[in-house]
Amino acid sequence: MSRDFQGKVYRYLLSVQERKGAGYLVLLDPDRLRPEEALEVGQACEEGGADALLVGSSLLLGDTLDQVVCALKEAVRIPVILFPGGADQLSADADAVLFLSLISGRNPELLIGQQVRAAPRIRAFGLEPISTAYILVEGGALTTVEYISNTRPIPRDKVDVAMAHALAAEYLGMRMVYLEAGSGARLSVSEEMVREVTGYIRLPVIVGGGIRDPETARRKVEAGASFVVTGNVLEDGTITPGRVRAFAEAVHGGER
Ligand code: 1GP
Repeated sequence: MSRDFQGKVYRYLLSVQERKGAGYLVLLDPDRLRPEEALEVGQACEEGGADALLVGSSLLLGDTLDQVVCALKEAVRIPVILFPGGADQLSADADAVLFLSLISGRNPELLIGQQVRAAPRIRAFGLEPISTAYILVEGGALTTVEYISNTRPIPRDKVDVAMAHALAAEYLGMRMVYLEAGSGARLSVSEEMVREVTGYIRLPVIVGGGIRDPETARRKVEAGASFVVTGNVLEDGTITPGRVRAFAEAVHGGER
């Protein structure tokens, strides 16, 4: 049994950060992407320069996760990474799964309960788990993730609270920190919070939620983000390589 806890996809993500300064991840919601569209959408993301695809949602109404993941896997060479709202959102065809614990909350089910249910299935599926501390930050309005998770987000101005959570994640041996304002958040996580958290810990930090334009994505990178995620902004119409490229170039800083 290998003792290498740093799997292939995690090492790839670290290499993206190393080579490009930061990585751009596109989040696809299986409820908003028909499997027959997934091929074209996946190719547009890859052609536009996305470094990986995230697939998942805090609440799924449909039952097409497997079909969407399968279609994306056929379409792209970049990793397809699950971003699950719960232990039911797993698919054997993906490359990896963000093994999330919602550490900003105090809901035991999302701290460890769902993880215990998911772990044996992740092993059986042969998925690479990437242990990720999910830190929910108040985004100016009640988001689905806040409502569904039944947790309180960290207030936007409580930078010290976010720093302490992130450091606890590092000391617990987690591999990534995800600073999340929630999908469709009115306000993204502030640059000040990104700067202070990334300056305080060594783990790569993913920033997502409410990022709607390339300039904002760039500011998160300048503040220290290792990865930027967008979801909604590219779902409100057709995902074209050009739209993806605008974000990818902003995140990569012109591929210095
Ligand atoms: C949500 O961080 C992601 O989990 C992306 O959020 O949909 O607001 O871009 P948006």
